[in-house]
Amino acid sequence: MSHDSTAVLSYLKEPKGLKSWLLTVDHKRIGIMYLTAIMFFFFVGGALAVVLRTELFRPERILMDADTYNQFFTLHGAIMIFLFIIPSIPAALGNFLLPLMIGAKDVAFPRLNLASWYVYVFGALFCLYSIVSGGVDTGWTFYAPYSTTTSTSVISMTLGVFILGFSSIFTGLNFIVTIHKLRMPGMTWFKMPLMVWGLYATAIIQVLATPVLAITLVLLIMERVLGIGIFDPAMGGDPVLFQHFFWFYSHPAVYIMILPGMGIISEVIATFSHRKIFGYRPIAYSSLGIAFVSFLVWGHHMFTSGQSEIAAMIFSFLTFFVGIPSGIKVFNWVATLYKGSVSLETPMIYALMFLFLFMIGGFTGIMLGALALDVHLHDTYFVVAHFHYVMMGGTVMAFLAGLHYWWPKMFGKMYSEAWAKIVAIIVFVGFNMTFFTQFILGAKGMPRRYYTYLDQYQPLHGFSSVGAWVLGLGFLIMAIYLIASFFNKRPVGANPWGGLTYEWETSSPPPQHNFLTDPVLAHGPYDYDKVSVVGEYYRSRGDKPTVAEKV
Ligand code: HEM
Ligand SMILES: [Cu+2]
Repeated sequence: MSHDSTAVLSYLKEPKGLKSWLLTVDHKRIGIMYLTAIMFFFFVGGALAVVLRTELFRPERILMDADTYNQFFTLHGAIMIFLFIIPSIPAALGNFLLPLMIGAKDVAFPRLNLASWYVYVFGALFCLYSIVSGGVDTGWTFYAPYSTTTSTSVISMTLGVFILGFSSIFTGLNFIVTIHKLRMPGMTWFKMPLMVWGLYATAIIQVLATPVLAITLVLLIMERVLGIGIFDPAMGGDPVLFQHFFWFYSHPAVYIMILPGMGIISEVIATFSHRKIFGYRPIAYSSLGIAFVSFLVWGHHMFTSGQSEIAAMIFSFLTFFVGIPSGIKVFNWVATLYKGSVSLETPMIYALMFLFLFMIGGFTGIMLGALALDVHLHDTYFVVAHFHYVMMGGTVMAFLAGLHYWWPKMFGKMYSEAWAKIVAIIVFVGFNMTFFTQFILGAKGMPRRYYTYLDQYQPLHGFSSVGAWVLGLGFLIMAIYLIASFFNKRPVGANPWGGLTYEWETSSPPPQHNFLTDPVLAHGPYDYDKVSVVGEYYRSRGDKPTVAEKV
């Protein structure tokens, strides 16, 4: 074999062997290892969801009793939040992409990066252990005093979440230092791709907020094990204190979920509009703005908890401010689309779905932030619909946009675009069937976390359950066409979509140390007005050149 051909061997092939994967410090491999793990948990969490919805198809018992239902929604929620969505974009896609996007060879602390993956797996084992040792029935929020008194496996679950927090903190720390120190020469802060801004804002929250959750869970465990009264009023504790601690982390955590997703949307919308992103700076600053405001609004989860009325009013008022930076982003994305030469490939379809669904999620969040309305809607299906629109309609759609956008980069393989588009439509239809109905259910008074309901709710619940089956089918087909793509023989080229960020400069999949020659900054991330690019994907399909290509 000549030297040349070894030089272009991809990170997937070199070095070889299982051990080289398990001990790798390559951010790309660690990203793929995270991706595998989170996809696994997405399917576990999703399967639980389909079972829950099947139970709710009719008001009477179908599959399980009330206690089992409580355990199932707790596991579904906890798995989706702590094992899937929090690590999904930063630790899986972010790990893979961040160094490539800033022209670096790796993250700042590659060993810490590997450690974070093992810590994640270790924490996940604790969570899995709680499932086999009797489950947990507190809801993913672990509210005291129920969580300090129930006989289910709260300790192993919260210990698992505690450990998972460290993995999140390690990733955040690593990203902050990487972004500060390892950008390629010439890449100033305002030449960074917006995905990097999103990851940066996320990392700040990960580092600042996660320790609060960790200490809260330790206090909970101490109360259970040592009988120290912290939250349980029977022992002289204060249950509302638990809620303050919990939401001081968990509200910012919802931005750990959405901010990197917004980063993906900026990349995808720019690439598939073939147009310079409108309002680069406002989008970048608004990520930091969202991160900042996120620390000031936790009390909106506690309007009905008996916190003081003044506090409730202030939290309600501050909550509306979250709408400003989010709105700034949405307007800038729409302005980028305007007069862009939009091509509707799968990543772009998911990005547009994100825009639509996230907007519904965001607006209903503002509704819930209105004090008077929340008293009526609190703990109803309106809330369930709202957070699924944000987390699934927002973050998961963004994740899917990113997954399809970078899939050829990560694996050097193209999935079937036809199937991917069909599935995108199935997912969109299934999603809205499942969750739009729940806004109506909630407004009519259907409470959340119940395994049964009054007959009057059956038509809407039944419709929602059918939607969940449609969704489940969509994701099954997605799994199939993604796995099938590994058998696709056609090469994809370095830059299939015609992107201008630097991960597209290196081969797909990239070589071990990312770039064969150190990249030099020749253009900004969205200079479609100055640079002409032709995506190999379009060329191979024989498409007509897009507007930008003619420049
Ligand atoms: C396949 C799509 C999904 C379906 C059909 C679904 C369905 C459900 C159902 C039926 C509940 C219980 C509602 C209740 O009785 O109160 C629930 C709760 C929940 N879901 Fe999902 N879900 C899906 C996806 C997701 C995703 C992607 C996430 C987050 C990434 C998520 C996060 C949650 C959370 C946090 C809860 C609250 C659990 C609790 O009350 O403690 N779900 N979901
Ligand atoms: Cu919140």
